[in-house]
Amino acid sequence: MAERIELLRTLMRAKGWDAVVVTGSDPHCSEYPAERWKQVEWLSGFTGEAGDLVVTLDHAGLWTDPRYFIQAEQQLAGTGIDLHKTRVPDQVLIPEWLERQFGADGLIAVDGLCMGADFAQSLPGTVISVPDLLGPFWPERPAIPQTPVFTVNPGESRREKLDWLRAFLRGRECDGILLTALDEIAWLLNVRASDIEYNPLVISYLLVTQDDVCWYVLKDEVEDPESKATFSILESEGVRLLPYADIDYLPSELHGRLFVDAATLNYQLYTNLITAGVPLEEGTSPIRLRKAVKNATEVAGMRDVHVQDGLAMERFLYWLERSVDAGREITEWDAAVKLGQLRADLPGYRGDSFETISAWGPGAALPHYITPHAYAPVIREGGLYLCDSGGQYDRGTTDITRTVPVGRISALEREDYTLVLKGHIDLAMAVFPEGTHGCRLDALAREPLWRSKRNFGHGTGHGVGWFLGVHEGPLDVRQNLNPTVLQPGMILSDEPGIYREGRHGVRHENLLLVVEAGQNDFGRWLAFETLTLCHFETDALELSLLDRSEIEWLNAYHERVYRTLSPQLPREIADWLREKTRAV
Ligand SMILES: [Mn+2]
Repeated sequence: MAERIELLRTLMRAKGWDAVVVTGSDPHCSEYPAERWKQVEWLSGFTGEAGDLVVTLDHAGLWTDPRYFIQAEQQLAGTGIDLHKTRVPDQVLIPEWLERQFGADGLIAVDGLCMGADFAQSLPGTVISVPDLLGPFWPERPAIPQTPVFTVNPGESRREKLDWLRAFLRGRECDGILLTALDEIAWLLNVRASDIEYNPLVISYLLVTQDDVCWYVLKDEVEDPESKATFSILESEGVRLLPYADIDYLPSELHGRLFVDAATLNYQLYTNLITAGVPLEEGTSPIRLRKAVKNATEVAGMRDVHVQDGLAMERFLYWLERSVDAGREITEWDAAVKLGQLRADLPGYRGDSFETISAWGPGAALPHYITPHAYAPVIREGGLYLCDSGGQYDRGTTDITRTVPVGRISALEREDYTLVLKGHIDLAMAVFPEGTHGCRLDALAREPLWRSKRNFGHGTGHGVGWFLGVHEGPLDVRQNLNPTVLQPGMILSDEPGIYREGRHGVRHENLLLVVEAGQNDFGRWLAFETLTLCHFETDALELSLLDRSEIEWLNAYHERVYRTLSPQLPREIADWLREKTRAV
């Protein structure tokens, strides 16, 4: 790593650059980039999903948030790269840090392809965009992935979606819109692929005008029948297919006003459009909000895949408990593999929705723990085991965390387990007026922890895509202010936690659907329907910490879990689940 950074510094000296800013993203501002674009990992060794790197001639620093502090400290040890903490009260973000170092005179080089226009424009001094800046130092750099492209049926046709988008453009007096976010393109075209691990996306750009649809997609090596069939369906509907790299020629071919979302448009493309004199209308892509509100077909699919996913989870937890009871040595990795196999047997399974976090004892204290393949810790009696996982299915996406006691647990573990579940339930039970922002509900999940001066360093909830990204905007439930109002049809996670470094971690996560809850003189009311179906461990609870309504919620939920899942489970697992879901 030190060698790679020194190579970069040699180039910086030759070019007279004061700093190079490297982001952990791709030309589409994806949260999870393909291997080709894991520049931060390649330069620093840090494998966390969020991190940006700044290299100057005498300093190298990684900026990341509390989810990754412990991991970053471990992975950066000995690299000479300093950790800069974000989402802490005294944070100094990259633009401000650069400003302090170089004032307004700095020469800041970036790979404009892999940086959002919004972020690049927030940098002080002169920003120089060098596409594929790290390419020359990276001979073994992976190619852009091209996986089979297939169509999905979410109950709304491409034609309907295009009509809606064109009406939006007319309202904004724009001739076209350039879509750069991969999940927005997949949503609009009803297509999926596996170009990015865990994310069923096609690496591409899409231009939609009043009378044209141009899809810039890698197709030079497409030989598989699935992609060919997909491409011919789209072409028959008037979608023009163009080579991915031809996006460079787009600016010179445009006429009329173009709508762009600078949050997902890369800086290089943005600069090309500006240089070509294309009139831009900047705003948030309307698809972001529209796809967050699931239609009836999508909601039905999500309900169904959660029954399937719950069956896999119960089979898994049964296997784990029986295996440990029998004295078998099960590692965290073995458990993750077992769960993956159980999901793979389900109809419509298309892969996991993220890398399973399978963590026993101290490992669970890292909210984004990476389960090691080799020498993984053994799941032993006398501690908490945490498993955060999810599946991608033809008809939806899941994300669930369960924490289970293995053998006897301490009083503190019991208390933490209960208080986190109390917070989880309090959010799940929420009834709130129409127009409420997700961030207003965040305190419901934290209050039981705050009362005993405990907290957790990640958001309480994130939006979830429909057979798309497991993290999907624009909604969330977290302390940061977010102007997105919760609407019926939105799906989000409810996942409070608690983490004690070197000791244990607890997280309880279900997915919730926002539903109508009636209307009265005070207005229209909303509430949540829990989609996830899997029991919590009542044996690990300190019942005196739960109030009547929380216990009622838990008992009703458990009854629903049992009634829904048991008919489809083998007798011995159904009987076991009956015990697990007994009212407390
Ligand atoms: Mn989640």
